[in-house]
Amino acid sequence: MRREKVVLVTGAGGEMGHGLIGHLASQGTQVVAIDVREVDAGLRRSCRDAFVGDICDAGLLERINAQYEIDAVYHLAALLSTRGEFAPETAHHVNVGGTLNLLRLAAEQAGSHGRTVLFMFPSSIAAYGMPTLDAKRGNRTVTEDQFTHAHTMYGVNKVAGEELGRYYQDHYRKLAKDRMSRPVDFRSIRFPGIISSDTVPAGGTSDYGPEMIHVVAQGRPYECFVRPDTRIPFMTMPEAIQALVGLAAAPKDRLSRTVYNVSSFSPTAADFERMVRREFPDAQVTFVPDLGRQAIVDSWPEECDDSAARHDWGWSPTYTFETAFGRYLMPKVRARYGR
Ligand code: AKB
Repeated sequence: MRREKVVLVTGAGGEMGHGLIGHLASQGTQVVAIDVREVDAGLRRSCRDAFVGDICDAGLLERINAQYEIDAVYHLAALLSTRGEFAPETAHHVNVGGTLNLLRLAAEQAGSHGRTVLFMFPSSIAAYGMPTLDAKRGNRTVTEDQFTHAHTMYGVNKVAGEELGRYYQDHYRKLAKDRMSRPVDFRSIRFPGIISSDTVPAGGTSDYGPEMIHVVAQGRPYECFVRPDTRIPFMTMPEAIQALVGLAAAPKDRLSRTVYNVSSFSPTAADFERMVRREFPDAQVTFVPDLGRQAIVDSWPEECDDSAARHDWGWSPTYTFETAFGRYLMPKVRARYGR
């Protein structure tokens, strides 16, 4: 009896999971979803199967391994930067232990069906660690190989995941007599803050951008936890999905690296306030910096150089900050909250 060919998506119930699975399903891809919570009925209908469980549960992964033939893994599950600082060892266990489990599953699958398994790994600007605010302001734009001493457990975990992926791709079981060359085709994107019109993130430190939009759109006051001058890269969720599927589809011989920056715009927190106040003149936004969370975003770069992604696989942003509001966010956010 042959196992059914599928694509595995972890963290399926999250913001990116909804957008990605919708795209994959629209292409006729059979998706197996994993999430620690039951995925909603709409998302479930787009999947061939959906498992409620933990990527650190070896028994769950073994069941999936026995039941399905996996051609690609989109590993979206992670404990984000703020939540990870309240339970750093748990963050490490999930973010690195879970990633290791999935890389091992992908390599075992490759050894079983004989084909390289594509492994898509959303990394983050949290992988960067600007040593001081002056260094951040003095090095406005960073490339993938600069300042990668992260200041959060989540960021350290993302760098570890990038290195584990490169190892599984190029060096896995180096001394084994029966080793397979390139069991895993590892590809990673260091995503900036992501803004979705449909969901509000939780547990992240870039959350102030999407939070401000969604809270003000509901007519509620918003207390921003960073300074007005805080600047980091952002993009919209549709662009994040576009980047993920764009890199996945790129011919491997076009790729000069395993980890890529992408970015669309780098507004300050004050720019967010200006835009929400333009859309909602009655907006009540105050700035009350949380010094711990402020220190995290101060360690992230103002801008990311995404020239390698543009050159190697044709990455190009869809929106500017202005058009992201006008063409993507406001129409859907207003419809969602009726304002
Ligand atoms: C976070 O804030 O932790 C995430 C990220 C930037 O990766 N949204």
